[in-house]
Amino acid sequence: MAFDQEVRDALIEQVRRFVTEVCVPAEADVAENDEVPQSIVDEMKALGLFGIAVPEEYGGLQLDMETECLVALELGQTSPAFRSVAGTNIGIGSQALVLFGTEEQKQRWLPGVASGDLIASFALTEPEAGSDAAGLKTKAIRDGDHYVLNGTKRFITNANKADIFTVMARTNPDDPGAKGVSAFVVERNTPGLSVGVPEKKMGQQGAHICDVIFEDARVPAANMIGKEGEGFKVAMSVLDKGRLHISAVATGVSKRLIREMVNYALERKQFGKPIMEHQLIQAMIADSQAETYAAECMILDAARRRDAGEDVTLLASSTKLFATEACGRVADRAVQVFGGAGYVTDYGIERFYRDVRIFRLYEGTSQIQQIIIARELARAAKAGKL
Ligand code: COS
Repeated sequence: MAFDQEVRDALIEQVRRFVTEVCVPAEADVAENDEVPQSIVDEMKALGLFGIAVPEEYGGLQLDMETECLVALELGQTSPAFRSVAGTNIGIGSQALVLFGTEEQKQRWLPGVASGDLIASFALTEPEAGSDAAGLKTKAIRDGDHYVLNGTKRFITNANKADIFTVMARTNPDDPGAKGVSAFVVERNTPGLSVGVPEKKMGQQGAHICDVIFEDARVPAANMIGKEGEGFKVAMSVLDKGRLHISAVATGVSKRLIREMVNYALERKQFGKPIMEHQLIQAMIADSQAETYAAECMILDAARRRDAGEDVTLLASSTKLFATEACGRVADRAVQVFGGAGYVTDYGIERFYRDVRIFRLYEGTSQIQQIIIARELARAAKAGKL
């Protein structure tokens, strides 16, 4: 939906206030307890955050991509664990249904996804299929009007809370590549589906990832999303959008860290003056600002082009590569500007340093983004469109 400017500004302002007044004061507790309190989850529901990417007819806000990115740029300005609570409902957990689901599937699941009463997860990665997603081994073998699923999914965000999973599984065991894969909605209460314990992680405490195990789990054939053999394309289309969203979250964190650096540098004195007046500190802050501004421009341009109907595979990968790598550099400089305090937990900077490391890994590593960029350029050149 193309929001009018006033409604859009009001929404962004609401999210900004939620982040500064509710999330930021709770950051240390969330990290300590490895849990986002239910009261904060309820506030996210009341704000409509779970449904920002769900069409209005199913109870969502149906933001266009540009506005979704503006929201993510705000949500990014606190511990990424908060965003993660609604992140899979906004992005990879719901978008296969939004983009490729049947009317019946949408009516059944999307209203719950939009309200946050149903948590949606995306189950693509496996123990032996990470970057090589098309090599996934989980099988879905047709048996009457069901498919029988067997296999293990790994590092699945929000799996411990999920009510539905978008699962990519191999429906054609004779085809070991992308064309043998189909996508399904699998409900949590399906017999044969179990979820492992949350992994201990480097950062983003409060956001959880677990294994999802299928042992003869019978899934109705009517739960297939898209056509048989098109599950890989479904997953890739979902990731094109997800990569823009993650870029905006990462860039939100960069903006927060620039604020932290500047405020600290104005207060902290060394050699008789605030460190903000030392040129080597200025250089670190200036480089962070320039890179973050560039990332923001890339995000908004790619989002507008997606809204205009352009294929943004190349732009989404370019943006994710740049924005998440830039965020890593900004977090590293933030520790450096804070000096010893940057290494001490109470200042919160070392937590961001750990939290942002995953941005360069999930929804496609930086190396996968480089491969996609190179392939897309070669394709365009061969088609005479470069
Ligand atoms: N949108 C739609 N379709 C796409 C697509 C996209 N962005 N990218 C690929 N496809 C299609 C291709 O067009 C191809 O179909 P055709 O054979 O009909 O042309 C099919 O999917 C297979 O694509 P490709 O040959 O490029 O697959 P590969 O296995 O060589 O590589 C990469 C695909 C490496 C790009 C993919 O596996 C990938 O993105 N890996 C990272 C996975 C990831 O992000 N994991 C994170 C998990 S979620 S947190």
